[in-house]
Formats: sequence, structure tokens, C-alpha cells
Amino acid sequence: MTVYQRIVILTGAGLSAESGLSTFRDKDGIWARYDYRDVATPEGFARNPSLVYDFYNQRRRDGMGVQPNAAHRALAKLEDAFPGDVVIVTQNIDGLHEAAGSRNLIHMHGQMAQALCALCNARSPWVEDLSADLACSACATPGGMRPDVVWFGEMPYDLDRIAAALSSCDLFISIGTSGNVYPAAGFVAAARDIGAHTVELNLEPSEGASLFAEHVHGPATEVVPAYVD
Ligand code: BV8
Repeated sequence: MTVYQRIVILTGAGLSAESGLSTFRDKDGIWARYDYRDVATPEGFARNPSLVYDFYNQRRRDGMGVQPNAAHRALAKLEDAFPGDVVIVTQNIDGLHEAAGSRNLIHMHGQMAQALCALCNARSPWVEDLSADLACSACATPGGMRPDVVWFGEMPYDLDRIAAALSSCDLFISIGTSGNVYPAAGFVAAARDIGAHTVELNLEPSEGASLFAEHVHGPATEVVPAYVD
């Protein structure tokens, strides 16, 4: 029985599916209803900011009252109980890891709870609908407020912290992600290259399934507690 010391956990939209939030690439997912180029790129925001405001204001409203599920809770419990290091690198912006009690979190694609001023780069809590009229609380200028999320073509957050965690982990677990989006989809190869054991916990085989040493397929609320408890 291997005793692990340092665990890196990558999570994606599938982890929050059983909390009632849409994933992106499932048949009824977000990208089946929106073209990501219109709502999740800087070009889309420049072209039609009100469409992007509507998209994210609606996602924020959809997320209100949503609760973490048994998989989120199992990961928070693991962090408390595990004698070594656990870090969760999440692609999700829904805040459900924090709501479940996880603390050592890296939000590589940003957070729905925060807004960003594109004019002065100040961050502020996202408490009301974003719009072109909303003035930044720091520079008092309207027109620059956007969700604090990473769009396609933008640099994900904290890549240096993620690289440091991957370079010393001995267990890498990927949960609820289709392995379509980079650089996140490349993390398993980095972990494998330094000799970490790699596990995919997902409803079905992801794009990168062949890169993992171990797979457990099924709903996150079943496979995650069973694997980490
Ligand atoms: C970058 C915003 C440079 C936040 C998102 C051309 C031009 C520019 C860039 C590129 C290019 N070609 C490729 C790229 C890179 C690009 C990319 O990867 N494109 C893909 C489409 C090919 N990436 C980027 O642009 C990234 N930035 O590259 O910067 C750089 C970087 C590093 C070093 C040097 C340079 C930025 C990507 C971030 C984009 N932002 N969203 C938001 O609105 O939420 S994308 C979106 O996809 C979300 O962030 C999401 O998290 C992410 C990944 O999706 P998943 O989480 O995996 O969700 P998905 O629906 O796909 O899958 C769900 C899975 O769960 C499925 O497998 C399903 O089976 C499973 N599941 C479902 N139900 C359950 C379940 N599992 C368990 N239980 C269940 N119940």
C-alpha cells in the first residue's frame, strides 16, 4: 500500500454537475447553447459586451443557492484528515470548493465571486449585475468591469504555483474534466513525468484518459468519496 505525501487534485465542471450546474461540453452543456468565441474571449467582450454581461450575470444567478455535493465535501475532508499536502487546482469558478470547506485552492480560471476592472485591473466582490454603466470601485470609471475569469487566449492564473505543486507531487487526481482545455489538460503528463501516480475520476473516459495510470468512472458523488475516504 503506497503512502502518498503530496496530492494535486485537478477539478472541472463535472465535479459540480450533481450540484445542478451545467458542464460545458456535455450534450446539454454551456457550449451547446453559446459559442465560446462570443462569451469567453476578450474579442467577444470587445465585440458585444452586453452579451458577455448577460451570459455571466445569468451564470452567477444560476449559481446562487447551489450547494456543494458529496464529492466537494469528501475533498474538503481529505484536506483536513490527510497528514501530507493536498492542493486543489480548480478550473471551476463556482465557489463550491470553498463552500464545502476546502482551503488550499488554486482558481486557475478565476472566480465567479469577483469582478475585475479591465481599465485599472482592480478586483472587487461581484455583488450586483455587471454592466457597461457599472463604475469600478477603485478607479470610479464605468465601462471596464468584467468577470474575474480567464477567457480563451488569456493566461490562466497561478501557473507558477501549479508548476511547483506538479513538480513535487506523488499523486495526481483529475476529477470531472473532459481534458479538452489547456494548459490544464497537460497537467497529467507533467505529474506522470515526475513519477506521480495518476488517477482519473470521471463520469466517462476523458480526452486524456490514456494518459492516466488508473481510472474510476462514475458520478463524482459516488467515485470521489469512495476513492478519497
Ligand atoms: C491559454 C472561462 C496561453 C471561465 C474557460 C488558440 C488560441 C488561443 C489559445 C488556444 C488556441 N488553441 C488552443 C488554445 C489553448 C486554449 C485551449 O485549450 N483551447 C481548447 C478549446 C483547444 N486554452 C486557453 O486559451 C487558456 N489559456 O492557453 O493561455 C498560455 C497558457 C499557458 C502557457 C502559455 C500560454 C485559457 C483556457 C480557459 C478558458 N476559460 N471558461 C468560465 O466561464 O467558466 S473554458 C471552460 O473549459 C471552463 O473554464 C472549464 O473549466 C474548462 C474545462 O472544461 P471542463 O471543466 O473539463 O468541463 P467539460 O464540460 O469540458 O467536461 C466535463 C467533464 O465532466 C466531462 O468529461 C464529463 O464526462 C464529466 N462529468 C459530467 N458529469 C459528471 C462528470 N464527471 C463526474 N461526475 C459527474 N456527475
